[in-house]
Amino acid sequence: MSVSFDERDITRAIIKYASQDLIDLTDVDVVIVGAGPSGLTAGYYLSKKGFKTLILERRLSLGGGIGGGGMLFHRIVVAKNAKDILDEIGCKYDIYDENISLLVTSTSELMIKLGFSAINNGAKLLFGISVEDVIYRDNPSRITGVVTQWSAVQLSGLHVDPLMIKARAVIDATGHDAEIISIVAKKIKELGMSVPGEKSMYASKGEEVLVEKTGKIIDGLYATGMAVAAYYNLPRMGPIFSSMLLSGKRVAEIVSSDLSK
Ligand code: 48F
Repeated sequence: MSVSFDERDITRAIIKYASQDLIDLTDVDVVIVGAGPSGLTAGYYLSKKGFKTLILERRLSLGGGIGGGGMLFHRIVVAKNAKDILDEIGCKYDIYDENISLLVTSTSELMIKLGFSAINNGAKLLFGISVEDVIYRDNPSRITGVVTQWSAVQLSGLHVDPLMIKARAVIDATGHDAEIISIVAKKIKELGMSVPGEKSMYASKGEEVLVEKTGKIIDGLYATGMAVAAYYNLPRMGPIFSSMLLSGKRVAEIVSSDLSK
């Protein structure tokens, strides 16, 4: 079969459809910053409930810390309390020991199936975009969107002004540095917030309290995953991912309930 096109058409097709997508995505229900395990899980459950969900990822790949496994070994563990989420997204696992509550899954399968599940339910995932600030309103204080920049521009050090996206809810799923909450704490000083960072490792305790503490930080801003640990100084847990999945599911439930009020 012969094909007919010009180089110019490749360019036009890309710019036309990318621009349409980007214009449509300037106003969404939820922006999730970070496509790691907690962000992708939140994206899956929010899009499944019908919310217009945009996941922004700084890198050109998804999965965040999943891909690194445990010290680059390609397996990670998930406690049995997150088994239902693995089953729901069709991620296979082995049972480590009947008497110990750990399942073992593979890094590539978990990251791909989480991403597939989110996108398949309608979440949009854009790569190479970094969130560098938030949009806010005062009296009362509220986060109303994010300020975005191409990651490549950030890396280049060029002085280029950003573009903005409006959202009814912003979820910080940026991991250990809680980047979005840190920006808010640093820039909107009247909120009196600070980000102490995570505590040293205590895996079983960290797993439990992180899910409990997942939720709203201030109106319009929510936290999931290791960003929760950084904000509340909770223990880290290393390459066990159950709390990341359960935290993503929990923040989706909280945001969904707040947006439905
Ligand atoms: O770090 P990450 O995987 O966060 P998480 O969902 O999961 C943590 C676990 O991977 C692991 C752990 C579990 O026991 O301890 O570390 O909390 O994923 C965060 C994603 O956010 C992106 C970053 O590239 C990564 O893919 N990210 C971070 N800051 C920004 C960002 C930003 N400002 N804008 C866009 N993306």
